[in-house]
Amino acid sequence: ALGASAATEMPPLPEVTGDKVEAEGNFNIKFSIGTTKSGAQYRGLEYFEKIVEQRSGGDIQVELFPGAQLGDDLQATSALQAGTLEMTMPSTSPLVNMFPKFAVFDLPFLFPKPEMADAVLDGEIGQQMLEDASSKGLVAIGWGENGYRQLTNSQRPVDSPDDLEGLKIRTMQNELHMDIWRTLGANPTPMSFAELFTALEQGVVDGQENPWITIKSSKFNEVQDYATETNHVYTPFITLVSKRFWDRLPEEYQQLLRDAATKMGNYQRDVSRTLNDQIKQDLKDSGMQITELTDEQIKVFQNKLEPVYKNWRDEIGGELIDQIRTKV
Ligand code: EAX
Repeated sequence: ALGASAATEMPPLPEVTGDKVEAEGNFNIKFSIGTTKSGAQYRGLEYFEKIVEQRSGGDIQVELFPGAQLGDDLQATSALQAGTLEMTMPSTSPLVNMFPKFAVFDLPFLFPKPEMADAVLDGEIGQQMLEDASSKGLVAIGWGENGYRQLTNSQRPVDSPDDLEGLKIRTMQNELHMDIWRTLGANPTPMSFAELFTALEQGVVDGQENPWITIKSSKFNEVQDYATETNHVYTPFITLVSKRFWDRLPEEYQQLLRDAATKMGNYQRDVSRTLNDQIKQDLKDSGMQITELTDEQIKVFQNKLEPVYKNWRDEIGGELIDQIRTKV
């Protein structure tokens, strides 16, 4: 029925495997994320909490703060650096000023299939990036999935770049994303995720782009009538720990957090991919008009976005881009 939207059925949390980890001390982890409690990211965090609490025999307690209650992606990351928050899991995109190589993931249509993103993130390139990001007061311990981004707007169906003319599109705080929407003919407006619902509701911006699951869990469909399945960017999440907190942990617990972060990331990918089509259907059922593009229509977007690759090649590093593109 129009307006109704069924609650998303989350798959059950997996059983925790692995022995109890023996180490000294009691610790509390406040873990903050920008997406809401009904998203796949939060489900992953619940699994992380279960693993860490069970395997530490309750000596590490994890408390989850969804919905940017403790700040948006950038604020939470700063709080980790200051040592006032223990963990967060932002999209890589808002962190490009700190870690410029992350911008490679913002390149449009980089990963035609999610397994290709997995291969890069779980392979040498991704592991090197986690090491590089373990600096500036942060320790990066794993990847997760935000996913393929889809366009929504309040004005009209969009099936070609021409339809974007004049539309104000909120982007993440990321110059490459702004370049994408400017190149397509829209007016990009960067803003934190925490402000986005209100901005859409009040018409400060006409549209935004996020994975289906985030669109639904943040109720953007209540203020956006139109969506287009563009799959234009695949966004990873990165699991970060405050270095100040990390350095207080016995090595055994550091290893436990690493294991749990890997398991969380893999589980989150499963959940996100299992639910993606179901959520798209739920959004349709709720009355959202979703445009699915043909291969030729996608090609038009891709061709129009070719200059973006040239614009960013030097900044990101041509070698890294080529390395990834030969893998996909
Ligand atoms: O971290 O800002 C966004 O649109 C992201 O997809 C969101 O922050 C999840």
